[in-house]
Amino acid sequence: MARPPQQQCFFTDTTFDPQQGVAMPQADVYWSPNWLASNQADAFFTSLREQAAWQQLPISMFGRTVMQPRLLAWYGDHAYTYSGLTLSPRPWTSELLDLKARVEAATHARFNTVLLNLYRDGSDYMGWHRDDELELGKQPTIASVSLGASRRFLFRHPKRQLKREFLLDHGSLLVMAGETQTHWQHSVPKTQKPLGERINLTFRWLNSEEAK
Ligand SMILES: [Mn+2]
Repeated sequence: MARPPQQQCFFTDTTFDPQQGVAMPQADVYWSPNWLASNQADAFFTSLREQAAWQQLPISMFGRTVMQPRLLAWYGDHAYTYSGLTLSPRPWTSELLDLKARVEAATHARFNTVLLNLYRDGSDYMGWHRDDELELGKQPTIASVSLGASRRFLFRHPKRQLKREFLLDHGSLLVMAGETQTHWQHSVPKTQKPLGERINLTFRWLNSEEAK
């Protein structure tokens, strides 16, 4: 199975000067607000909201089975195993290929799958976790595009008791690479604020040989 040509990210977009790498120890995090023009971001939001294959899946939490507090859709070249569920991927759409090409051009990384999450309002959330599935390999480059309502995105480094926070707004790009997943956890907390919908796309490279 092909490996991504570059595991490392190199940012070529002028808004993505490596100097803008965020000051976080034991992490490679890059942040570009206004990465998409707002009319482009609007168009992606509208069509993905209407056309993506959204589903709400059960998840096991503290020994109970509950529905995940968000909707998701999975596209690309590999199945995805997540909390004991195996998701069959939908084939790439032209729109997702377009967005993937833009992300690849900005980061010089390569991606073969994308996970879409839909946060319907402030009560949808993502708990603390690492993206540490075996198929991602040891130092995955994960590129996260946000559309719609702005949500707080938190990092914590449990050993050093550090925290960082980003406001992931419409059309922004956040990239996590290098050792980020080894040392840091991340989450999207609930909020009481009345908020609209947010779509988040995380582009990833999955190695099928690690999956077996
Ligand atoms: Mn994650």
